[in-house]
Amino acid sequence: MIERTSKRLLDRRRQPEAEIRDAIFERESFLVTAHARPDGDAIGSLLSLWMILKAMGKRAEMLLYDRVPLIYRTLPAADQIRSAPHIAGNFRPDAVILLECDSVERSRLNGLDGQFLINIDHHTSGRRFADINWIDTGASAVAEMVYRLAISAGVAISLEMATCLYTALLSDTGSFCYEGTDERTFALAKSLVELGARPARIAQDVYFSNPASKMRLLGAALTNLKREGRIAWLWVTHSDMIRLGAAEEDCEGIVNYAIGISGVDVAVFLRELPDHRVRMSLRSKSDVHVAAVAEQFGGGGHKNASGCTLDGPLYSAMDRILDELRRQLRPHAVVSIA
Ligand SMILES: [Mn+2]
Repeated sequence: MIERTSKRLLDRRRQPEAEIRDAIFERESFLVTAHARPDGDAIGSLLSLWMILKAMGKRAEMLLYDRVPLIYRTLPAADQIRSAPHIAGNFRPDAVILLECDSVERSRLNGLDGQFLINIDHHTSGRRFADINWIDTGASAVAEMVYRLAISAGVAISLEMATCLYTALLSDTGSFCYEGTDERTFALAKSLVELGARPARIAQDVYFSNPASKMRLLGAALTNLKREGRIAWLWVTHSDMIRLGAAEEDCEGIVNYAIGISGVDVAVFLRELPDHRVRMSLRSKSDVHVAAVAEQFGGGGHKNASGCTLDGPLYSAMDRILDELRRQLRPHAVVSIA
């Protein structure tokens, strides 16, 4: 009995969402944002957090550096997300909430200096850069943390919130495939479905609503597929992007075709940027810690999924990342985390 009571006390002390909730209760107006090049978790969690703030009677605005990817534009309230490089001049929020950012710079937004910052993140590369920080690397998506915040604040999860949170959870767990997907992930999915989220409809919007340019770009990338033992890589040049009329978001998920090869444990997708730098997405399905690899080049992410940007030209960036991955795959290699 004593043991159970102390465990409960410990659990209560372990609720960092309460600190965030109280900081929200104490304030009136919020700007909510997420990282540049937003993915499904960033968009779905941003939308649901905005709805939660509204349900708490707060004034809130959503701002992203980039536009919302096409496949997420059918989400409830997606048209309310403003895309711009800076806060509107007439809006002075009491706090800025950043989702999945390891720094202010990750949002790419200007005008956040001097603001009261709240950081909610689940990446292993998460950093305590804000005034209040809640980093839970055990959360399978930041959507899980937003859900916990809503529960903590006593907000009833609406159908719209559930739809956004389910979309975020589905995409960030790789359709419940990635490492870290556990009974809590499915329990959350179950709750969201009970609240009205429609799995087949959402899967259709996320996976079966691609523009044709994405498939053509995938074809170009697969033409460049290379493999060396446990490493596979593929790339597209900037001229491929132009020739195929592809958008940045069309690159999403291409790396999964390389990591999908039997016997391949680490994969890289490289994209040449207009300024000749090279954007990389890394995936692993073994003990290779690709966030640690990405961090060495100024990027970040999760153990099995990460990203970074290197200086070009394309083939020298490719050599540098491949050399590092070969080093990591050597027997007894020690992964150094910068
Ligand atoms: Mn995420």
